[in-house]
Amino acid sequence: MDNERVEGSYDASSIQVLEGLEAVRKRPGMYIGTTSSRGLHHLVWEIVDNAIDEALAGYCTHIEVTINEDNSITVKDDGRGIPTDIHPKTGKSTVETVYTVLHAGGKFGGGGYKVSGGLHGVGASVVNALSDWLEVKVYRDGNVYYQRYSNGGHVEEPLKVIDSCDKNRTGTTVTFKPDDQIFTETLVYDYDVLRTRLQELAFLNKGLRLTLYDDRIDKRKDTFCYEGGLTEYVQMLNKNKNPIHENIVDISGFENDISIEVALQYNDTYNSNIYSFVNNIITPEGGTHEDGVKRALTRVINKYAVSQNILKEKDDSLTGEDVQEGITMIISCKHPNPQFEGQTKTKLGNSEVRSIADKIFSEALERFLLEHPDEARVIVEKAMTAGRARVAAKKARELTRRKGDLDITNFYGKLSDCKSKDASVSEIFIVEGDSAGGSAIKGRDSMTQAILPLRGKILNVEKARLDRALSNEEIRTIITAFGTGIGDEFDLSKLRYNKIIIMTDADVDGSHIRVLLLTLFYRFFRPIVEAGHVYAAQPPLFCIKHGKTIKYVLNEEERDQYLATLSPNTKYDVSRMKGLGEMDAEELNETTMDITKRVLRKITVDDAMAADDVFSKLMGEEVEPRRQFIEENATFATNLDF
Ligand code: TSJ
Repeated sequence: MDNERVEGSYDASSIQVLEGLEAVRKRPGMYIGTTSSRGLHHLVWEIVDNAIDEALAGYCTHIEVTINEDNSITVKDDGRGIPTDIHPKTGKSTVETVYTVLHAGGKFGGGGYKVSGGLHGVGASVVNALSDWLEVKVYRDGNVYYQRYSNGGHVEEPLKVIDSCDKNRTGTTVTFKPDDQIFTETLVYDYDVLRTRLQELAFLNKGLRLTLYDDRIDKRKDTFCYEGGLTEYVQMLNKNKNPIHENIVDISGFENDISIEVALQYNDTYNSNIYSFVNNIITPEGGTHEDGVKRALTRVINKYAVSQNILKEKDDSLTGEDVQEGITMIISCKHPNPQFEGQTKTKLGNSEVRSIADKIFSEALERFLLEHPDEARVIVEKAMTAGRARVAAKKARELTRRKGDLDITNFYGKLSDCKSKDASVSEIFIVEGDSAGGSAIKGRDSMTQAILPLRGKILNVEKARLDRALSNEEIRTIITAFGTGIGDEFDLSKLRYNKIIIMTDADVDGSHIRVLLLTLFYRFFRPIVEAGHVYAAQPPLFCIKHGKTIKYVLNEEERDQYLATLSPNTKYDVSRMKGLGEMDAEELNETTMDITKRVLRKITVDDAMAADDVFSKLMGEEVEPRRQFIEENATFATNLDF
């Protein structure tokens, strides 16, 4: 059996072949993009792609990739094995044709299942051309076939049988050593680069096992196989987030040789994480597959919301942005003939895919929503909240944009501004309640201190929703008073005050207002918080009088500490301070506003973030549970008492 020749003689076509491979060596960038580390890794994907195709055709279950000690790479599959018979067009074995004829790809076998896209799949011959040497073994029909090429794809000998094997054993094993004349930057493979992509391929090809070995000094091994496919991908991406529903939406369908698979799950963030793929290649620019799915998502959720009477006829529809808030979604399209467009040729252009993706996805999503009413409810609620926030943000933006028609009389009716126009010395106190507001106006230094009273009642009675907050007159006044604008137009340099001081009582109502204000700041004025402009006033809890001295202290601890400093027979009187509203102007000035005596606490982004979190919890709930939450968490709320 040894050295049995399975191929005939060579002819002029061999010369053409070598010219082809020589062209690849002359301009490797044309074929693999770059000869940097990226190009080096690209060689692996060219080979692995062929094995994946065999898996997609249903003949291969396990692909193994090994980084050998010399940084050569071995790719092994358990597919049918590349055909070894003589190829009618070339007169050589199919194996040799694959490795020496440009663009032979996987189509040669007549299987016609080749679904590679983008730069991938230009073929094993390119890898061969850019390798110092390459060896292939095919296990088929009880034989082990072998061929070796060297020096950029030169055939050493025709394909030959070198051994026999079990009749049932089939597969292809390829080993190649990238050419140091081509890859002049680096020849060293990065385990993690290969690992990440192989894991991705495992997610994208449900049930396929992919194993990576590192046989260099630090031996490593990872194996990936996901029976859940894309749903497990989504699960991993949401691992460190809080999903708002348990069941992951899992959709797949097939039409005209085009397959569409989608998995999605919502989490409680405000970002969307959508990744789309065509033939296992990521399409960062999207394209018709992504468009079709997104369009269907928007339409189906709107339709469901209307059918459940959650969205009323008179309401505006939910937008794409609304229904994508907090989504983690993977879209995978497999297409026999993808057309790529766009700047980086990573956008699917085939127009027929749009309606196929739309149809497959929308039909299945509609069914999912009907069959999972709990999931459906939280998903629609999330989108509705996003929609309200969008409308509110737009309103607020319009409001701040219309600087010209800022109604001075109305505006100054609420805000008692300071005289100074120098922002670096100006402060604004946002004060809970009209009566405290009144005292603060009397007790302030009107040169540098502005007072904005908030009617706490309004905020407490209203459901604490951001959109409602934004339709609240006082809050709009805050936005106008700050002067920075919000959203796209935000400009920190326009801030009219150096210090923004929240002055609220240390009770549940007070902390509710604080949470709301901090949430507002966090969402719309984060740079103001980041730059350290936001403070909480700390009204004292106790007043200690002895002789002619009056001492205010913030808490019990300070009270006890102070009392301990008095000589033993001093007569003193301790009184608990009333709420802000009950202090007169002088008391308020003395205890909370006078720059030389007061104690302020700077609010950090962490504080504001914590408030935002509490706020999110508050606004997700119905009124009753929400009240309960506030009551049960009264101590927690006081933790936000700064
Ligand atoms: F292309 C390649 F050489 F780079 C390569 C191909 C590398 C590796 C690791 C695997 C493969 C490969 C090719 N694995 N499995 C196949 N299958 C075929 O080439 C094949 C086998 C049978 C038939 C048939 O119609 O009977 C058709 C094909 C395409």
